[in-house]
Amino acid sequence: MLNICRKFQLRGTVLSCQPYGSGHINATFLVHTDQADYILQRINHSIFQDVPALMNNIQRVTAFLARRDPDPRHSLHLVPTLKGGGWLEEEGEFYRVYDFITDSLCLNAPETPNDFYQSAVAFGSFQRALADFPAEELSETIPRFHDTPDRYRALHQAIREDALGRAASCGPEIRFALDHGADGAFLMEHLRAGRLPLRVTHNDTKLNNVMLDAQTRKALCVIDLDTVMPGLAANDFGDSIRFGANTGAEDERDLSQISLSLERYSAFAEGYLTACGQSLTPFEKETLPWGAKLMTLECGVRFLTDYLAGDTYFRIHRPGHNLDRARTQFALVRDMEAKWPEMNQIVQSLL
Ligand code: ADP
Ligand code: GN1
Ligand code: MG
Repeated sequence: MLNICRKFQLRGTVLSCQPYGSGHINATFLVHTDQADYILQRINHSIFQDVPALMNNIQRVTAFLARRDPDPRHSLHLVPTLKGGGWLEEEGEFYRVYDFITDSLCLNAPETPNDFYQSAVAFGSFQRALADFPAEELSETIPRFHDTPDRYRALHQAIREDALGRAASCGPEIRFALDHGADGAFLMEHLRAGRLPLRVTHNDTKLNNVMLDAQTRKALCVIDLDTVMPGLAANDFGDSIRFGANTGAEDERDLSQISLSLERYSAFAEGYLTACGQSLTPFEKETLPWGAKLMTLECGVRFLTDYLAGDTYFRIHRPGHNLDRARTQFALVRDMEAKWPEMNQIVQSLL
């Protein structure tokens, strides 16, 4: 990797380049030089099939955000290659480098409701800042990314093919998913009917895709922009809830640890709605709880599909990892169903 680092315009001499972070998709490295730190990423091009289009999206969005707010810790900054390009193509792989966001924190679980509130401020501000970005100029980096009915089609196919003979071992999970199939269409139907608008959204709003200031713990910046494309605000809200308002980890094996924290849900809803300001319609706001339920259901369906298909999409660290992940998501959906009246009341009280 040191050879790759040297092909970018880094300040100083490279001292080390080590794997970093806990993402499921790209390979991320922390690069130390004697003058600065950087993040180097090898982009997963089997998942993102048009890397130049993806990098063009990121260049456009980061330049737009930096014009709005030039503080270097408030948006991602790409480091050019020696030849002046925004990314490097080398032996069939694609690489990019970002300035490291200094004095920052990236959390896998909120330590206080305020951490989660701050992540909501980051994603809500991101939504608002991009409200007048020309969405039609962005490529769809993964077509139908949050089209839940389409994710169901992939699940049906994986069950039919049962490539590794795993379907017999996950009957209850398959049943849970299929029993919820009708719910999966709710947001897409409103989109199709013109009742929900397409926005420029992030689409992968996990807590660990936000940087907080290490001292003040206030929101600094949104990262992981590979899936920025036209989408639904409810899905951005919902994916954050799915990950950060879960009292257990995404891959927890003890399902008694899994539940929806209404305290965190409430903190996030307040931060998100405040930061979005007037940029959402009344109906969009009302559908936010649906975003939480459907992003959790959809993610469970995706993990289960990948388990059945042989773990070809999400990086796993142990056998059965994707099935464990699917189980937490379905347990969380079940708890959301039990707390559905409160989830709606909390959003209503903030309108
Ligand atoms: P993935 O798509 O695999 O999740 P991310 O872009 O989210 O990759 O990066 C993985 C991790 O690397 C993040 O969770 C964060 O901890 C760290 N990271 C990414 N970009 C930066 C940055 N510019 N400054 C500091 N840390 C970063
Ligand atoms: C992936 O890249 P990462 O780890 O932030 C995935 C998300 C899933 C998430 C589940 C491009 O996100 O859609 O919700 O894992 N990203 C892609 O943890 O598929
Ligand atoms: Mg990430």
